[in-house]
Amino acid sequence: MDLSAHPTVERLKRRNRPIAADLGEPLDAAWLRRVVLDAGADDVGFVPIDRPALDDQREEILKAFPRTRTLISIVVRMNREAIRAPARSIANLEFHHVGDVVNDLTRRVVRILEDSGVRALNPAMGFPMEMADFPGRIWVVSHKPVAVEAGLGRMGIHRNVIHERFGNFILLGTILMDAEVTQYDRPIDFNPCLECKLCVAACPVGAIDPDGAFDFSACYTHNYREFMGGFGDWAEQVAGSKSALDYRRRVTEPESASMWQSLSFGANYKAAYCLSVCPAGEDVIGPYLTDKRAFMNETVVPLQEKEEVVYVLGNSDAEEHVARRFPGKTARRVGNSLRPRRVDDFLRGLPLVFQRKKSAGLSATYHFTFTGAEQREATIEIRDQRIEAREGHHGRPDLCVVVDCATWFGFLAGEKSLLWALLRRKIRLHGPPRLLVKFGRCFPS
Ligand code: B12
Ligand code: SF4
Repeated sequence: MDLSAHPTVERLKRRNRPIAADLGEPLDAAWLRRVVLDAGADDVGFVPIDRPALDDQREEILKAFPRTRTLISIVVRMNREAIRAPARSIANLEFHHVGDVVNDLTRRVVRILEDSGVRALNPAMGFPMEMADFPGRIWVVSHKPVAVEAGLGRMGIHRNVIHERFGNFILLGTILMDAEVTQYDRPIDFNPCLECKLCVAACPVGAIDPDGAFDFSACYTHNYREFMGGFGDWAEQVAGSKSALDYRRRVTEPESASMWQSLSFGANYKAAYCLSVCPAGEDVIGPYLTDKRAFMNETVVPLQEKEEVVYVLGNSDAEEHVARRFPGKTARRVGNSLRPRRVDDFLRGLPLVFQRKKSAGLSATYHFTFTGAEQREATIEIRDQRIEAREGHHGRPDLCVVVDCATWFGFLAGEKSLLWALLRRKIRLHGPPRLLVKFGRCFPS
């Protein structure tokens, strides 16, 4: 279709406006930095799309915005005392407010760029995400590795980015932009994390190991009780209740009220204590350096001693952690909502739900052969309390498991019985069955 005579094109020509801006020259980094800081950011850095650190997410970024040439990483500070408060409504107000600030300011910067003829896009700080992909990768861009590359901090033991001045009291945002800039940033050359392990001591579910390993399912089950997965479990409690009285037996009144609050005002985090207690960062470290014991008593102990319900999965390391470390807290078992339905999600999800302590003493290689809807092979190795899942068959197996996909994922979701599947030969084992039982013990129920 020839649009050269269309009224819009005619008007553009009459006003002498370019049909498509051709920047040619890179944007001035100092100008862009000023624009972002004036919009309300506390720090900003620039990363080119071809940085090797972005290799594992470049495809996703380009899927969201194929013209991406530069990533603008931004930091917005959170008020520290709010994040430390044992009354978590105060902390949640700060999380939500600063989250909105990040989204507002990235949007404002994109508008300024758009008005300057530069195409750009601002993915969410957190939510909304691509829930159609749940329980796979639901976020568009991983802000943490971008911020690290942009020189805005490094990840501490608790896997949050610690800014050299503001510590971990920050939220992150990223803008994808179709232009180069005159100067890019580089990661800082030291890690502000002090390795004090206060985050390890404060986490109610023991999600952070002193060696930096992270028990994703423990954090996700408790801290995210009123987000996607926990909400699904709550909805199943509603559906499964025979009467109002039965519902009241399953869900306490404070829990119903809290779920209402999350649905009305935005989902609330249950903990985030790892951020609350972190003393790292130039502006933060003073009180800790002055008197470590007083800092502990003021910031860590009130969270450790807070009497509260802690949500855990059955057969989880977290359940034992609460009982062992926090007598004032009550562990409450809830349903597991991470149910893979595809081989990729299963393999990717295994390290996320792996229970390190429960795997003690197990050293085995498993060959999985998936049949039915997906014809795939995978090797899963468990040794030294670590798990590795790989595509294809590798090494000598201690147990071979041949499974029909629908049956296997149905079994994992609690919809099908293992005994039924074994009898119907939907799951076949070559090797000692006890190894399958031991495999099962490494995961929560
Ligand atoms: C997924 C996610 C989570 C997950 C996993 C956490 C994690 N360590 O990555 C859960 C739900 C547990 C979580 C918890 C929290 N999060 Co969060 N989260 C994200 C998100 C959406 C992506 C994280 C990411 O980049 N992962 C990839 C790599 C870099 O991370 P990784 O640690 O190597 O690997 C983990 C993930 O890949 C994850 N994973 C892998 N597959 C899947 C699949 C699903 C369905 C999910 C949910 C996760 C998941 O598990 C891995 C093992 O830990 C970002 C927002 C964003 N769009 O970037 C915020 C973000 C990382 N979260 C943030 C915050 C503040 C929190 C909490 C404090 C929330 C709170 N207020 O209570 C806690 C802190 C827990 C902790 N110690 O890490 C901030 C961190 C700010 C900072 N200073 O670094 C971010 C950057 C949001 C933001 N815009 O500021 N979060
Ligand atoms: S609390 Fe201590 S160990 Fe944990 S991230 Fe902060 S500085 Fe590092």
